[in-house]
Amino acid sequence: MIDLRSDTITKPTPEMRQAIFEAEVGDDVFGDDPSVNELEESVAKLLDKEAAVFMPSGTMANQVAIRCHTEPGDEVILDRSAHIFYYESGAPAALSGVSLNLVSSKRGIFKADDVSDILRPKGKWFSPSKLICIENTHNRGGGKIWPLEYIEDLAILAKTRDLKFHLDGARLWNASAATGIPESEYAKYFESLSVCFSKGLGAPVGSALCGSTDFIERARRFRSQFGGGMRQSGILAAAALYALENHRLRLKEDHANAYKLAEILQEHPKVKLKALEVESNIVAFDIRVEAEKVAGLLYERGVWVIPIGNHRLRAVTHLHISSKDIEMAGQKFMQVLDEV
Ligand code: TLP
Repeated sequence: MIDLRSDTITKPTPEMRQAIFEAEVGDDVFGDDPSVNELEESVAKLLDKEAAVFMPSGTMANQVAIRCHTEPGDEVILDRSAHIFYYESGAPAALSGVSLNLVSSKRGIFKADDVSDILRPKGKWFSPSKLICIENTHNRGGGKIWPLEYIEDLAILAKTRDLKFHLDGARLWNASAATGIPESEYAKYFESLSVCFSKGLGAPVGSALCGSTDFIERARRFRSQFGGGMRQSGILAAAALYALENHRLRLKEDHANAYKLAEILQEHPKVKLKALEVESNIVAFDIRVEAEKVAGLLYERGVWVIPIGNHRLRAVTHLHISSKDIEMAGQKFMQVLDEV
């Protein structure tokens, strides 16, 4: 089966399993797991932030960030296809009691002016806006990468309007691999950012939330409150450390594979896609036929993709996908699309 559902489906490689096997561990709730401590220090250093805290998931990292930056009744501004809104089970309302002010975007990207347009004055009728969140790369935007100048403009707006700025950087590694802009260069605009080890980097579990020392101290409190304190989590941190050291630089291969798949697909008249729009490892595209039907037929022929709309499919490349797999998947796609 060529599994293109997500880059989250990877299994630890033998070398990663060896690193897990050899991990030194302790009780991280007491702060004495050496592998977790090493991971937190390494990630903070890589992103040039004062501190980081290991989290069980990207969702928890984002939600703890929101909880840290807001109080119930506050407002968070983000785009309507953002993971935090679209896929996190209503957590901002359930866990932080905030309301969301949704910006329209093009593939997840919006401008400072779009935020100025929806910001309301301070006043007793209004929910106080406290936080802007963006996502880089953007998942439902088909792996779209944020231009640095847009981020810079938003950061300036956030400062002048007294708003905090958070990055959902689940796939920030992909943005850096694609553009050559270091992760720390992106990170410097944000009070907080989440990064994931369990997406393109291929670790089985784990994310980190990064920011100032004070922010991370507060985040540790909410991680506990949300039930995210972990004990001998060094076995997970060891996998994440291995992934950071060994799988970050290979992400370009996933991008080349995604581009190659898009080059094949764009030739089909039932597909609306331009390969040039594929910037990282996610190929999201509209088709003129029912997505569910196409996904079902592809599955029968050994290619697994997921519908992300009635007429929209997503294919994600990762560690276990070779360029041969892409050729095969492309062929099967073309056959199925001819038939439906
Ligand atoms: N994304 C998953 C699904 O939830 C859709 C995927 O298959 O792409 N931020 C972004 C941008 C993400 O894409 C994801 C996971 C998360 C946060 C949440 O990470 P986890 O699954 O670790 O909670």
